[in-house]
Formats: sequence, C-alpha cells, structure tokens
Amino acid sequence: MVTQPTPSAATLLTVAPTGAESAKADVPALPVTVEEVVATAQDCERVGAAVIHLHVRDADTRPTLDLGRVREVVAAVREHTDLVVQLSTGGAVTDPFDARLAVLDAAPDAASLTLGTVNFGRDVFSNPWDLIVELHTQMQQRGIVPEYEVFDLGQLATLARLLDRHGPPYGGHVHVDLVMGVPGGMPGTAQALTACLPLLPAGATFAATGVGRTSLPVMLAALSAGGHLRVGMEDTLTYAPGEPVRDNAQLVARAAGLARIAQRPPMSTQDARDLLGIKPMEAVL
Ligand code: KMH
Ligand code: ZN
Repeated sequence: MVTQPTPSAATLLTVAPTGAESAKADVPALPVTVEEVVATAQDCERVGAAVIHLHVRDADTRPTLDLGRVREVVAAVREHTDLVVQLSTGGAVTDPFDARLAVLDAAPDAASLTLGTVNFGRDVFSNPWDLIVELHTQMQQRGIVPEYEVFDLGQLATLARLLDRHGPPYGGHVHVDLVMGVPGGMPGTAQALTACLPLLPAGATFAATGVGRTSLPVMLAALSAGGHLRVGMEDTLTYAPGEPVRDNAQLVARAAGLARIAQRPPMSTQDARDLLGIKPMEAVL
C-alpha cells in the first residue's frame, strides 16, 4: 500500500553539532568540550532547535564512547537546556558494536539507529541486521525513542521488516531521518527524497539531512514534502561556497527561517517530546 507521511503544522529541528568525522584542529568552531557543547546547545535551542543529536569527544577532542564522558555530556545538556537528548549509536566507523550498544546505558531520551550498512566515503559504516535488532529491542526495553537513520532507499524495506518482526518502537511513533548526500549513500536530491516517501511506514514522520552542499536542496525538498529538518556541523561545514560555517546556531537559524517561510515554524521542545513519544523527565530522574 502506498502511504503518505503524516503532515505537520510545525517543523521539528534537530541539531547535530559535532559528529565523529571532523577534527577540531581542522574546524576550530566545532564544539568538542562539555562547555562548548552546552553553549552550542543553548544557542541552537534559542534559535529553534528542539532535538540535539550528540557524538561525544574526549579530552583530546577525539570521538569517544566512554560511558563516563557520555553521561557527563548528557547530564550537562539536560541541566542547561530543554532539548531532547538523542545520542548517536552510530559513533565513528571504527567503533565496535558492543561500545555502540553500551551508549544506551547513558539513558538518553532518544538514540539514532541506522538501518543498514553503507559505504561512507572510503570507509564502511557497518550496521548488520543483528545489531539493528539488538538496538531496536534494547531501546524498547529501556524506554528510549529511536530515530531510524536511512542512508539509502533499501533501508526503508529493512525498517518495514524490523517493525513487522519486532514491533513498534518505544513511544509507538516511528520517526525516520533520511541522511542524504553521503558518498556511498543516496544522493541529496529532491528526486531521491521523493522516492523514499512511499516507503515510509503508515503514520511515520520523517526528517531529512543533506550532507555538505546538498544541505539546502534537501532542506527545501523536505519542507515542501511536509518533513522535518536536521542540520549541524556534523553534516555541513560550509555555509555558502567559500564561506565556512560560523557555528551551529547559524545553520539552525537558517533552517528555522526557511521553516517559517514554509509556514511551518520550529516546534517547541515540548511539542517535539509529544510528537516523538519521549518519556517524561520525572520517569528518567
Ligand atoms: N558517524 C557516522 C559513521 C549516527 O550518528 O547514528 C555515523 C553517524 C550515524 O553519524
Ligand atoms: Zn551522527
């Protein structure tokens, strides 16, 4: 059956401020310390973000899944913002599966869950079926809301199989992020985005992320199709040709402006929690 994504009157804005790929030495504006991540989170919340997708860095600015450090960052962002805290379980391409799963021990509100293996530039981002099922079922048991990351069309068929065999996610609502323009994944084009829509599960919402120079076309296509947006320095380091991104808030502010032009203004953090089915804070603390 062909389904249509659920339209929304407001736009859920997610910021992905850091990622695991860029080096602080190459990108001085990249937030990597706890203080920098908190300051970015506050700035981005102020200009319209409702969710933060977090990769954590160690004291040497390198990506880490060290649980103590991850917990510290989660607690700090929760203390200083109302943002929905979504931890990456994708990590870096070099991270082992057990460490990626262990991130759930930090009890975030939400976590990313990638639905298949994909070439990632010259690397391979590995996501075999057993890992997908383990992440999905552990999140169900722990009350963590998944955001299903889709790098290619076939991964939506995997989502259908996952939900069919293992039931709905915690919170009951399916939210997908189309990650587009990764070298090895689907291209960041309006055509590719449109091709994904009939494969979304009934009642699902979707966001889209365009990596690098596909950021703007993907944002415009997603807004026009009733979708939500993810932006940030994990995905985009150039604001315009030859112009480096100043900070994450600059990217969120641009997304918020486009969402307002589309008459689907940024969603509040409370509305984001309601949409995604996030556990109330009292249940977490
Ligand atoms: N860093 C990429 C290899 C996620 O956060 O879940 C994987 C990634 C996806 O960023
Ligand atoms: Zn990520």
